[in-house]
Amino acid sequence: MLDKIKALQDEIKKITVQSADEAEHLRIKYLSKKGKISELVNEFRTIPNEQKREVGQVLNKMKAEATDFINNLKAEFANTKTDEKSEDFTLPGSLMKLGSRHPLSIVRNEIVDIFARLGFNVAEGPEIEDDFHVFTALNFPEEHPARDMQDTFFIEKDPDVLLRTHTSSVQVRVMEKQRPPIRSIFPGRVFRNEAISARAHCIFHQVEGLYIDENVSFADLKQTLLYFAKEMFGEKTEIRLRPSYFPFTEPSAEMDISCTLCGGKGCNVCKYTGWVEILGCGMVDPHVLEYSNIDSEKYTGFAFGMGIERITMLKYQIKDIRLFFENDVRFVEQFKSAL
Ligand code: 2NL
Repeated sequence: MLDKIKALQDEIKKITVQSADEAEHLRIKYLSKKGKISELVNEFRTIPNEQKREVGQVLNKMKAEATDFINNLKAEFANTKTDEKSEDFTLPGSLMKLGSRHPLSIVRNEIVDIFARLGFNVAEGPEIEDDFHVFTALNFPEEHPARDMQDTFFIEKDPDVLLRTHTSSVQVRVMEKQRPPIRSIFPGRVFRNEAISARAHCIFHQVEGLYIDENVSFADLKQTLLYFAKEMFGEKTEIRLRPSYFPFTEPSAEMDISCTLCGGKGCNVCKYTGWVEILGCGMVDPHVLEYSNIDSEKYTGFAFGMGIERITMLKYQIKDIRLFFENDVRFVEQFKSAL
């Protein structure tokens, strides 16, 4: 009896199978009620009682091992189709789902590209800043309302650790480190303590630009921004500059473009004026150059700043700034075709 058990055990160990069907046949051959193991169990009932203890143990062990072994063979093929006729190699492959760039990234890249063609490089810097780089070095007076808790996010109670309210702080860092000529643009996230609405958000994105060299004039500023407007909004775009005020530029101006929607005839986007404001600009105030140890007798410069949300809303006729921050796929997927 023990020899028979051993022989069957060796036989099962040598088995290999190629398919789920074969494995099933083996299960029937060895493990079913009329299978080879059951035959041995029947024979076991007939042996003398004094042998049952020893032989029973060996038989049970062999049966358990054989069951495991054959079930494992079956499991290997459980998920594999072996019927080759079911494979249709002419079917198209499964589609890969493509992601899309965020509209703000698309427009930022476009702005960066346009200025890169004029020789501007890109600089980035910290979002968490100090008072000097955000306000003092930019000629903000000590009592300026922007320094107030109401407009600026301070980190904890330290008045010298705050979130930048514009990317001009990066420009200050570049002016400190680098000597003119400087020709850079500064894209980045900025933070202002404002109530959130369809037109304003406490986080938004800016691109600022700075050009410092000998003999940089307001005419250079105007031509640079005209080129930008035509590249960004189309060859027919016109610009106009209106006098304005910023602490860091003198003189300062705001720039309008002819309305992209009605071409200047008047519509609700331009509020029937034919013009839409897109950025602020000016000649860098000599105090700002001096704060960064740039000789304001020798060098002049222009600077400008724009909100990426504003430009994007104009370009794609988006009516609510909050859409940029919700990341609803039904919104962001609409920009798939753009770069
Ligand atoms: C706006 C206006 C502006 C600047 C930003 C600047 C930076 C330095 C020196 C002088 Cl370091 N100016 N930046 C100048 C004029 C306007 O931004 O409306 N931004 C959204």
